Amino acid sequence: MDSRYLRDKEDLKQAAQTVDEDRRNFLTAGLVGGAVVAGTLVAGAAHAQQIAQAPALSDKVWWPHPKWGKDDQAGSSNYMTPAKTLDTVKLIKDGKVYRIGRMYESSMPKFGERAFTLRIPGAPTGGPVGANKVLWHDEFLATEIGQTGTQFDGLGHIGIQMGKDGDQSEMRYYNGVTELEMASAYGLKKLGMENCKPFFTRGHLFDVEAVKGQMMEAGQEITVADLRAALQKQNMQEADIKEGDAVFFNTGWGKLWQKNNDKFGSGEPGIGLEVAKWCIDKGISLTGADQWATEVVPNPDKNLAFPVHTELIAKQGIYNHENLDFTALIADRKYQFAYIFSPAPIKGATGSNGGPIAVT
Ligand code: UVW
Repeated sequence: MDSRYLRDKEDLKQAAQTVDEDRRNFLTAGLVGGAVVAGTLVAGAAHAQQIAQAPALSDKVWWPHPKWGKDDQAGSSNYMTPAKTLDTVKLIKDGKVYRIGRMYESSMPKFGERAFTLRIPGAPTGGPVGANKVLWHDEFLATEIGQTGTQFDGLGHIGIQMGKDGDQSEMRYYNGVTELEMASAYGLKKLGMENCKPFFTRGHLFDVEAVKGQMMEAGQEITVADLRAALQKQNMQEADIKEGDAVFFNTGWGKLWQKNNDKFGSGEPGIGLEVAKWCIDKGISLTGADQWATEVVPNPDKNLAFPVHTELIAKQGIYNHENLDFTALIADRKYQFAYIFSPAPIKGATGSNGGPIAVT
């Protein structure tokens, strides 16, 4: 059975109404200029009320990017240099390759009304041809290719409404790119996945589930203190996390994947703004987790909707990899590895599916 975060249109309608109502209240309160997260991106009617009008955490513009410059569209993938590759290789000691992505199938948990539908046209699709009577199969895939299953969020995925409703010149994304500049029915004209460089970097896994002694709960925020406790438990040093490295969080929530999809999608434990700031201060290139947004949902501040997404992706150009699986790494007590992922360079795409690996 297909499990959805928002199972029916009534939920969506109700969520949209709440969003409109909240936005009106927000504007009435005189807080014009707050960031508004796209109203339909709700994770469930239960927390729809938090979605509409996340107030801006800072009223300062975040562009041009101080490190990568005003025309940059690659964000933190700019950290991927030959020097970074060579430094990363030093973490490879036993040559073991771990898949850290999940299998794609139509029954997997999906956000909102997103879909994943694979069809093989014909059986076989083609042939026989030639004296050797060759046969072949092709597949047709209908999906949000970068936003279902294990998904890598690109820089065109998340923005912030800075102006009035519908004003595309003030819907801002990474490096201040506006909706007006990027919108196109045939793929984003700016910030598409073709701009992202392949990732080959040092990965550090924080097993926060082990620190807590159990699976974390939806709405439970991972703190910097939790990260430090994980480092201690895992015999790792904070100073060993370098600029351009990737950090991953295991909450235990991934255990619900395909076991209880409704609960999986109903919310999640994850990082909040404190850890987001820690990531920014360290110059992290990518965050990732065993759940569907990396960040805590609902956010403990009920006025905020996906604030880690807006802070890290839109403002900093830091990528995010969701719905990962660290089970095998944790079983082998491997918390540091080479993280390797080359996003599909689909022109104008918002993200990428694919098979990330960790090599130890
Ligand atoms: C949204 O699209 C809001 O979330 P995610 O990146 O987790 O799919």
